[in-house]
Amino acid sequence: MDPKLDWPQVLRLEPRTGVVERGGVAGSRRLSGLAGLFSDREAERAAIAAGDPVVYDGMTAPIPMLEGHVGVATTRILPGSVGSEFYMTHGHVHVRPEGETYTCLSGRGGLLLRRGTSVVWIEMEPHFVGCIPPGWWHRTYNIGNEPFVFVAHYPRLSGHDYAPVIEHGMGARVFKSANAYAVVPDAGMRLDMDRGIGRHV
Ligand code: S6P
Ligand code: ZN
Repeated sequence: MDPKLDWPQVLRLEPRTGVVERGGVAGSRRLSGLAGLFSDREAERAAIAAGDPVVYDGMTAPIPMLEGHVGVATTRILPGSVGSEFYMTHGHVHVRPEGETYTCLSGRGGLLLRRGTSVVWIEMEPHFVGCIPPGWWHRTYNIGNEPFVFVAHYPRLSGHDYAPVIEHGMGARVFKSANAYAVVPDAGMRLDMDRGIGRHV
């Protein structure tokens, strides 16, 4: 093996921007890349026509795509909404049944997880770690007025499958409300707002 791929390294993450200071691959997703996912399709079409804003961006650290390696990737979701539904990531499930953690670096957001008819909402602020078990679909939201930045740690080969979320949705949506935000489950879904704590012990 190339020794460079098997050598320890240190990364520094800029908490406000999600920049990985030792390099990495940057990416971003505009609203058109999320077309059809927001509930207010008219507002979605209008915002795409009016300039197609970037909803989130991030960086993937230079960790080798090899069995056993742990990936590090940041995501920054900008503040905003489509209609009254907060800006969010696409949402996915891993191709391989492997877990992941999301650690909040700055801002205020939430992690929505789905398995079958169960939906769990985990509110995220700095120092909170959302733990995603294998097989759970996951999406993040910015519910604040500033960028929401988090870092993901994941088995480097776990892969992303976006199709289930496109076909079935995440089972709940997160809207602006008088109480800051409201998580609204779809019909037939069971929503756990208790940070996911305690239900499995
Ligand atoms: C990587 C990790 C994140 C997401 C990112 C965007 O495994 O889960 O970096 O890729 O938050 O979300 P999505 O659903 O568009 O991939
Ligand atoms: Zn993931």
